Amino acid sequence: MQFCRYYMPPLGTRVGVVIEDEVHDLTEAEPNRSRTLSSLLARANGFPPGGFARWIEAQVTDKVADVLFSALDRRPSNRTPHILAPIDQQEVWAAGVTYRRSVEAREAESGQSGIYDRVYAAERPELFFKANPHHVVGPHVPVRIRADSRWSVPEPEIALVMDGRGALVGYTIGNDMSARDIEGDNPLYLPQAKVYNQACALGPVIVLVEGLDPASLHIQLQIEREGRPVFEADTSFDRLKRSVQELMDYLWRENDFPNGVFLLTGTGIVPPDDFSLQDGDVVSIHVDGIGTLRNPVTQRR
Ligand code: DO4
Ligand code: MG
Repeated sequence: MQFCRYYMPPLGTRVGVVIEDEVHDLTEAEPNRSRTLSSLLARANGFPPGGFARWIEAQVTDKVADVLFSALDRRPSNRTPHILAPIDQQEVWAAGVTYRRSVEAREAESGQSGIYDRVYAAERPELFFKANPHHVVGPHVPVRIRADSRWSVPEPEIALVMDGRGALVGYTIGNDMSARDIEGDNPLYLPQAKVYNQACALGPVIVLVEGLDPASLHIQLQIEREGRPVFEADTSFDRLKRSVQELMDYLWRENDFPNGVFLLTGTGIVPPDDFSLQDGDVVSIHVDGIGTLRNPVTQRR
């Protein structure tokens, strides 16, 4: 089972259930409870395993789809229905150095040997604040290279979606845009390398936990320049060094997230050191079972 946020003129923002290619409007079905992602996540609390999915399914009384998902998956405009980032009031956090490839890349960019290896092996994971909702874009909206960066890359990551009590509700795809030159200059610049306008993309849908076997998730990245692929790579979620539960447990230590929270789980793909994104590139991250998160890249002010 999948759900999404989308824009449907003249009604505005909706939350919908995606069944095959059909989107059924949950906001219409239960306007007081499912108007927002936050209220839907609040509703997820307290169901036994599988119960939330069954509850969502039961809301779909109208057999006629409101819109086709394929019709939403396009560049946003005020006049046409389109998909939105599946976030409204949640913070986005990120785990780092959770794949061996990330250790190698950070050691190379910073010239620091040791600190990344140490965190890879340590009991406590690296967790950092990534984005407020206004830093996040949905599919087809540009992700940004900072104007003061000359070496930036996308980081394709599985994003965990948790409800306001810390239970795992589902998965989506995340792009943790990163300025490697700024982070490499000094690890203390990490927040500037990671947190800025349009630094994070999420989407296209949230797949409920019951609908996916995380061990089978395969992450594919493609970067196109002038219509041609300039970088392609893939990895699998089972190469993640840590368990999902361990990352969630550390995130919730001494921190509450009453509206739920997203946690990016780290990247297992980093392009070679001589590669940087450029204005006009297009980043596509595909995960079977979740879909494709496709974003153009901009560096314009
Ligand atoms: O340590 C810096 C950030 C690491 C990161 O974002 C990742 O491994 O995905
Ligand atoms: Mg990352």
